[in-house]
Amino acid sequence: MNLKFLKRAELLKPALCEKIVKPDNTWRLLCGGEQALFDFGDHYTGYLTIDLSSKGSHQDAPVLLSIKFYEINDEIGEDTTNYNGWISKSWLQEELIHVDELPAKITLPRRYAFRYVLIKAEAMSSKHSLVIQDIYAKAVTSAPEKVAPAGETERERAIDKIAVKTLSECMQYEFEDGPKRDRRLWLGDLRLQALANYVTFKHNDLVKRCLYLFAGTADDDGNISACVFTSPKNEADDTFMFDYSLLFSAAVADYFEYTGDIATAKQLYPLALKQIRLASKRFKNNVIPDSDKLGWCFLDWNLYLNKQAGAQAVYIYCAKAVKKLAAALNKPCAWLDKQIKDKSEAAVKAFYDSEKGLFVSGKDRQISYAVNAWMCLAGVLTMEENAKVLSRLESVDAVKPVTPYMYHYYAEALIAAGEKDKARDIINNYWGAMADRGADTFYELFDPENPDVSPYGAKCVNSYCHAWSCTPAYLLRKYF
Ligand code: RAM
Repeated sequence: MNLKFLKRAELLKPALCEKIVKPDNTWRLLCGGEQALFDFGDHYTGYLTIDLSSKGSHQDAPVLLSIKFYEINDEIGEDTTNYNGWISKSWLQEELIHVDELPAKITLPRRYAFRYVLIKAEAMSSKHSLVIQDIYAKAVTSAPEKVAPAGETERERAIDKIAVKTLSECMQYEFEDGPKRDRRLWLGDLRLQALANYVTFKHNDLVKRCLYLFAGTADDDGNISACVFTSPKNEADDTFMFDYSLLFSAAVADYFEYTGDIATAKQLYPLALKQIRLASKRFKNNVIPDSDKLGWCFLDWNLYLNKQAGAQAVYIYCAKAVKKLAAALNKPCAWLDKQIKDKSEAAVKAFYDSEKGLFVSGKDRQISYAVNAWMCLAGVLTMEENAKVLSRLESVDAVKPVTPYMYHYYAEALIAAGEKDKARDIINNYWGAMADRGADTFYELFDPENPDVSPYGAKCVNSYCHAWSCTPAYLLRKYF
């Protein structure tokens, strides 16, 4: 723990802005077994209050209420009783409460992420009915401001609006990954949120706070965790991910590029460089080992994805980001230059299949969007060659991304290869498809060919407002 860094993070903790929001219809009368659905008209992150009374004879039994929160329309009424996935069922936003005495004004203690609230009188006496007099929520965000729209067409402006809303919902005391789940600071998510923030809300102190939270909770060897808890105290998770730790370096370099805050950059530079040094120890003959020896390298939630070549590419990409930062801080580093050269040459030798004209990964020589996009971002071939790689990718049976997170890097790879129009098509077609489904905020996972995709065992625990999907707000402002 670096207490100096954590103190800085604490001083940068933002205030939350509160707003009372209500559904269109509030007043409802329920008898036992009946339910009422409330539509708040948009996605909110906040605290729910219900004002209840009774009509009829004196209440002679408790009212047992179930209250369920849904982020999207498709979730409404979904039977979640059999959910048996590997992440906890406790993430489901479902409550069962007894109301012993009416009238009662109840504010639920938990924060929820939702547009819809379904209230059912599961059990109650037949001698009276339950009156829902009022229902409202205190919505919270640390980014309440309106942002000027971006995009050339109506469709793009609609996508941008959803992206900005997604980002603002995830901006709380930290940049959360998703206000439904996991409600915490993850490094891969932070990097993309920060990029979108620099060109929209410009709450750069919130980025700074999050960087210090990661830096302050690094272990004694300098390893940065994949995610940090901030309550009840600041604590690094015991999950370390090869790519996420490396992306700390890219996030610091971005922060400096957008803010010019040299004091912070200087303070965080040693840890940024340290991530490259630590990761360099995982290579053998300049080639990263295959997945089982690599540990968890994320890249995407596609469970069939081989990560080997992608890990090497992220390493080169982040080493280049640190090199740029080092140059700006006047700290040239010959070791870094050699790392980039050696790892890039080895990447081409080990992973570029010249017959196919594509990068392959793992012992089965898997072809994927993730690996090829990251290799293009790593810049181990020329820009023209990268454009050809990405074009060939479209005509082979390649493993596709399932998250907006990986689609972001694919879009960035297309832009880096000079294929701006194709990147724009990704925004319009991929994020656009979520907009077509009526999204108020963009999802954690979205595979247009398989809308039920979930790495967790069932989609009821998926998050439908997920920060890493907010990047059309960045891409549209930065490149178009
Ligand atoms: C999910 C989180 C987060 C992501 C990790 C790898 O569980 O919600 O967004 O960074 O996976």
